[in-house]
Amino acid sequence: MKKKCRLSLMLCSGVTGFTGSETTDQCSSTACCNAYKEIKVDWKTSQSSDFSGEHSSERAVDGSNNQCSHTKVTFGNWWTIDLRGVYNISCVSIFNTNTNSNENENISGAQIYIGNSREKNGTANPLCQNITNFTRSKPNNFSCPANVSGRYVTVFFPQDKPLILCEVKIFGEIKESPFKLIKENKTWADALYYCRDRYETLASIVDEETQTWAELEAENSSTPFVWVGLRYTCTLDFWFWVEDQPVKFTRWGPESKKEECNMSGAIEKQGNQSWSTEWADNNYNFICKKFVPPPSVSL
Ligand SMILES: [Ca+2]
Repeated sequence: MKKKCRLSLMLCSGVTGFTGSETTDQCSSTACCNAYKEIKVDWKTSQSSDFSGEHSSERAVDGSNNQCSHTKVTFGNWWTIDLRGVYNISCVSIFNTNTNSNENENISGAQIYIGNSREKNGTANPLCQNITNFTRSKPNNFSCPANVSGRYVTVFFPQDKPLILCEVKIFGEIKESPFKLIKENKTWADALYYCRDRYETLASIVDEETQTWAELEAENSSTPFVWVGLRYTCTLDFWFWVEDQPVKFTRWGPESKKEECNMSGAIEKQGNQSWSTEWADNNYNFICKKFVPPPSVSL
């Protein structure tokens, strides 16, 4: 079934030369992608395997149409880019040359996933687009449904072929982080007072996106753990967020959830950046939640 490129239609309506009348699942107009700016950041790429040393994953985003990433010939190859931030993404453009007359450069049947999860090499994230009717030697622009956002863009190829990507361009705009890392060492309680005085409170991690924001902040910390607003009450025997949110989404590391008095939750600086139970008197950097003023109401 054909999907409308809803977000791009909306955004493209004012772009010269684009009528906004296309309802295909693949936007043929470059305006469809150009409605948002191309994302150019200090990103990190990876792929399921390298066909050779000259076919590494970063070749898909090196600015050259003639240098391509290229995996080995196995089933279920993938390529992922870490945008080092969370973006609203409107469109992904893929160019594959046919100068080598290599039929494998036709990646019809591949899928594009976008989201904040690293699970299953990014394929656990929402689907942006199924790639159909891929054409070599021209940009293939794939629009995403509205509200697609994430840190990771993954191209997954569920066929027994190599995944070749000569140049991938991603269009979107960055989402502002709701969190702020404070690179001062404080106990959990002092960190909470600091955030309440100068920001809103300590950060709550309630879903994959807020976990991602916390991971991005924690990477820059000067301590191995970073306080967030997670606290254990031994009198009532449960974990809670200081914003009064229930602890439904969790990212505890293996055997890292300890339920003892004077314990609070922290996120790791490195590794899987899981949550850890730490003595609340330890001194760590911490993550505050920024104050977000309520939207103004015009009377
Ligand atoms: Ca390239």
